[in-house]
Amino acid sequence: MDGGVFDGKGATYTASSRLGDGGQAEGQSPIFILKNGATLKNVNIGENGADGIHVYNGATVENVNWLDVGEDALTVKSEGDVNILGGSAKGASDKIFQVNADAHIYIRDFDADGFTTLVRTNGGKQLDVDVVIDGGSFSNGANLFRTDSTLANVTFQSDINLSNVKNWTRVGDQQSGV
Ligand code: DGU
Ligand code: CA
Ligand code: CA
Ligand code: CA
Repeated sequence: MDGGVFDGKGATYTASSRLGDGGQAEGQSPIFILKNGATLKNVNIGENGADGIHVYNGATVENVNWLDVGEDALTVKSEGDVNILGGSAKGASDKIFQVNADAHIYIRDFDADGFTTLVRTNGGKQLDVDVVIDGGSFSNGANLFRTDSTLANVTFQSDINLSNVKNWTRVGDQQSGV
């Protein structure tokens, strides 16, 4: 989608094997591509999740539920503002939100169960990334935010429910435990 709003009305979209197998191999394709402030809402991403959603120049995802995250759930591919409003993710072997460009990311009332890292800026890269995590419930994970960038930061606000989550943040190898 290039701009505009798509309301899936609760439909489930599942990758065909042509996009990838939803395992941890890199180079899989996304199910949705959102560009230039597009809004995707009320959609379930089924199993196979492949490489989920790719975002270019900002987007909003509202009430998007990843039933079994593939290689990752959503990747920020170019600079922009990304809003994640409600929704949920289960079954991430590694990362949920992968940030490969400078970005402002706002995550409100998201529920994640089973992940290594909720938000990861690209490993070893200096990226100017601001993340706000506003409410939500997170369980069975290692890090809510992990970065190797000195230009990246996260703000936690409102009531965040944690259950069996190890760290609020991991910056380089520095872990800030719950
Ligand atoms: O460093 O860039 O995991 O977008 C290697 C790669 C890797 C990305 C990322 C992603 O960080 O492929 O899925
Ligand atoms: Ca990856
Ligand atoms: Ca999975
Ligand atoms: Ca990926």
